[in-house]
Amino acid sequence: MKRLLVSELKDHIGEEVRVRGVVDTVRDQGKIIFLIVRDKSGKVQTLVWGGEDKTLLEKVKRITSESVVDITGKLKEAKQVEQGFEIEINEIKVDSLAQSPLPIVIEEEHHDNTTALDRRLDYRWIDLRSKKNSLMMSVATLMTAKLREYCLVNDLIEIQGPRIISAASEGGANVFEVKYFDKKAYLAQSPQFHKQMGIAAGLERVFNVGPVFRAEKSFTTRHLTEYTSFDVEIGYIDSYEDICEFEEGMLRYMLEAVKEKYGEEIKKIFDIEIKIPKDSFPRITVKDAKEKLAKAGIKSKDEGDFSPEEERKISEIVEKETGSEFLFMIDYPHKQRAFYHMKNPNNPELALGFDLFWKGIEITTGAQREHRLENIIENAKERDITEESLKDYFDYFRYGCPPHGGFAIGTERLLMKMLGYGSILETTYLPNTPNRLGKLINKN
Ligand code: AMO
Repeated sequence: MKRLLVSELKDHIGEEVRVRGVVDTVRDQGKIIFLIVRDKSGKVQTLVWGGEDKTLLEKVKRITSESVVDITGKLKEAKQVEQGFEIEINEIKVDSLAQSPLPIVIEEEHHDNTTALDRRLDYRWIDLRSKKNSLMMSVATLMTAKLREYCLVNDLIEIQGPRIISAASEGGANVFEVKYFDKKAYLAQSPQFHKQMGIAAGLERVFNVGPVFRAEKSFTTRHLTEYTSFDVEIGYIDSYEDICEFEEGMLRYMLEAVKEKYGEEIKKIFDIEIKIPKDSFPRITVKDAKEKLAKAGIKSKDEGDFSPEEERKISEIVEKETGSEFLFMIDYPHKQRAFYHMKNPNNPELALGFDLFWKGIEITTGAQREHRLENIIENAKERDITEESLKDYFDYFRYGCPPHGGFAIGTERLLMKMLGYGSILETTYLPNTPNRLGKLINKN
């Protein structure tokens, strides 16, 4: 008999059906045992009575929560249960008996976690069984699919830049070195150089989705050592404004799709309303932002960058003023940005780039790039980067390269903000951080 998903059962009342899934709850009432069985589409009550033949009842008595079962039985109407039906078990096969007790508590809807995050992550495959986390994984899938779809609709070419590279793009300090036969190589911190290569290659508009690596000893709620970067690079732009507009469209497109498909469930399970941004996002200069923060009593340690507290506060202020959850921070000092950002010709102290903040956190960096050979070499020199060390990269600008710009979104951060999680570790399938490689690596 073919397996039916729980969501398909409603059309089969009165029939013999087969369901396969996991035992969510066992309720043993002696003469009758209820097993609530869960699959990816929902939960159904199944039961067995102790009639003449006790073999089935005895077999079911030994089944533990989270065991994987294969059940056939009669689907009967049952007004007293939520779904309006239940399955009277005729046959049950235990495909996999779960050991008891489980090492962690699987989070129930609307309940706070009772197991510490580190332990939950050590048993991530069990942690992901919760309704909340399984919805998170579905939303993540749609989110990336829609960002990607937006790129396809807008005629971008997908590239896959190499992940093992010979030169670091985002500065030397937080790069992982790897042994490459008898040479030294690096894990890509970003596909930055190779997406720009796509522009020099005449592909005009490219995107790249994949893992990037940061050797950063940051124990925060927003840093991973490996994350998925959604990168876009667009040629023949007039200004970084073209890039901002592209990103606005892309995020709106994705959020509309997520809201349409999962909006109600997200509201129910995460208590979050997905808001679709209507207008273009506010642009605010670093200088103005710092002034607003000072007025709000927030002291700044760095005139050209924002602490997490400042990011939170400025988002709050701008949302209050404009109603927008998003804001583009512009006019950063060039010396504090990547060397490949173009300088503002009207004020070379400033970079032609931006960060995008969403609900209190930076989710994107972007910029118009310096595509003129002399200028890019000059910018690099100001950071003590020699022409020789990035020769391959500089060569992209040697044989004709259109003006261009782009951005990168950290997808785990985007998802974290979308669903209101407190830590990026929760929106990463299996997070790597300085002290975990899948599992905690220094427990002492
Ligand atoms: P940047 O280094 O700002 O820019 O990274 C872009 C975005 O990636 C995310 N991000 C991270 N997510 C998790 N863990 C980390 N350690 C981490 N670091 C960054 C953030 C951030 O906004 N090449 C440029 C982008 C460009 O200009 O196109 C770059 O990588 O969401």
